[in-house]
Amino acid sequence: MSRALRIDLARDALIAIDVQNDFCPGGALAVNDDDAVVAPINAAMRFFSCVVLTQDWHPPRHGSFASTHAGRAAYESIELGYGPQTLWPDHCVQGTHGAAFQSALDTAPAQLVVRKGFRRAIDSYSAFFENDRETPTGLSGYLRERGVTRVVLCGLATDFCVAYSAIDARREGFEAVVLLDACRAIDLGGSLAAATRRLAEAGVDCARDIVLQH
Ligand code: VGL
Ligand code: ZN
Repeated sequence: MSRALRIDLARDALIAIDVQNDFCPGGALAVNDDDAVVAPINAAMRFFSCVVLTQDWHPPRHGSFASTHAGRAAYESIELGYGPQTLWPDHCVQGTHGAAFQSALDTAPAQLVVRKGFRRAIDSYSAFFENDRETPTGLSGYLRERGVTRVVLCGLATDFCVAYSAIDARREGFEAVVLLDACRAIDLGGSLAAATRRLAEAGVDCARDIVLQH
């Protein structure tokens, strides 16, 4: 049964996470049919007056790239100054085709693009805080100043950037809903199951087949 989510234009924001070429088929960190999120996200944008896009935006030789660390391979975990960090293939390097939005994503309705992960020494999964959990991106302040009290999240990847963003949204005092039909996961070593648990614990509302309504 589909569930209806009634959108309140005065208080809801849509946040579409990292719909970039490197996470889509043919990209450096592509996972299963990632570009399938584009049509539902384009459709969802029409329901919101506040639309934010995020872009993973790393400098070359970023600390989250396996290639930056001699003798390390992608998908291993290492300790960085702020805790454990998964190593990734080089991806979303600033200004490259891989970092650009997937070409079918309708970027026109967005009022803000948040770029994250631009500090070489700190990765940033969340749209709100970098992986040290204390460096803010500025998104909370933007949303508060626009009167937003609930965020609806979609994009890539469910178990990393979407989950971290949703949990931080709760930590910042926003209500949070994840549109699972408009997300896809990397699912590395049980990361999707772990993220699903943490989302529930954080009080994030997740639903697979939400129908948006005004
Ligand atoms: C992401 C891994 C590395 C994401 C970004 O957008 O979920 N995952 N960088
Ligand atoms: Zn990244």
